[in-house]
Amino acid sequence: MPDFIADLPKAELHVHLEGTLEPEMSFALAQRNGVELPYDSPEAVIAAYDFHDLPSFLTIYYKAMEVLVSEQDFFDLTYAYLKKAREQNVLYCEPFFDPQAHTTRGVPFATVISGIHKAQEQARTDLGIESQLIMCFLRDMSAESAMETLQASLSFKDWIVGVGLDSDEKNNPPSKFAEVFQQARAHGYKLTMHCDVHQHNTHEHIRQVLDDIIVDRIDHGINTLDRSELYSEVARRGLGLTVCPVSNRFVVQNLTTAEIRRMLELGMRATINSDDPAYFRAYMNENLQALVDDGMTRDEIAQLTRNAFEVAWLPTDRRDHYL
Ligand code: ES4
Ligand code: ZN
Repeated sequence: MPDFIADLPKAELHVHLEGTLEPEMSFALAQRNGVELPYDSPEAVIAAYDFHDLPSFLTIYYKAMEVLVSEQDFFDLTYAYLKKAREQNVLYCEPFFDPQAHTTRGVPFATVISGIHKAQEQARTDLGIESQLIMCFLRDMSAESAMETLQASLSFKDWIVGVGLDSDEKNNPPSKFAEVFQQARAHGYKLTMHCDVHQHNTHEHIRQVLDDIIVDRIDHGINTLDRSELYSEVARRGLGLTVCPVSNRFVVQNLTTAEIRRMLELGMRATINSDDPAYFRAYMNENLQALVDDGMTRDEIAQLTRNAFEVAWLPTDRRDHYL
């Protein structure tokens, strides 16, 4: 790993906290909560990872998170991620969480967010890493369920900077959640949505996030590059795109180095992120290293890193502090 990657002060804007659940922690939490795991060892868990598209990943991801039950579990999960990120010189991050993946299993919203929030506070004081939480709705659940989740979040509004949309994109367009996102904005939340790579109807989904939802950022967004009316609008608005190269290599067998370079050439504010680092076995530095191994220059890496601070949902004075 070249020193310049490790030494760069970084921001991460696309990381699912549930996707930071390392197999070692899975075993520890399973034991603590009396949950049976169908594996003998953390190594066996990793050996069973077989992702080749979004659904095959999501099945394993949702099953694994059943070990997360108590507030302490969510604290431990979050603190471990923040510690790891800080060790990689990530100074600021905006992690996602998926409340419905827990409330549907009977874990109260308050339990989930309290554990996460306490870890954020402790990491801020003890480790010097700043973070703001983004709540994602599961797009393969109903709009009513998302609306209930939005309502549940309002008691914790000060702990959440924005809302996102993740999970299986097929037949779950942004328009399904138009009302939920409109209300979320009215409550002061920033808006982002996943437009995963090469999904069914991806160009229409991107059009909807731009014209109908009017997002403040796009997660992934690689397919904006296919249509000039999409990429020119993203560039014109200065919208951030949170690209996840190693995740892309798993899900669509393409690290997307050329696409990321093209975004920079077009003046789009692309950023590099880990998505689900425990599953894809790559945190921020490993994502940047993969790009360098694939020919990305030091200047490009520096620009991508700077973009992340620029499109972060920080007040201007905090942003200037990092830039
Ligand atoms: C995700 Cl890679 C990806 N795509 C959509 N939703 C997700 N949740 C966690 N990882
Ligand atoms: Zn994601």
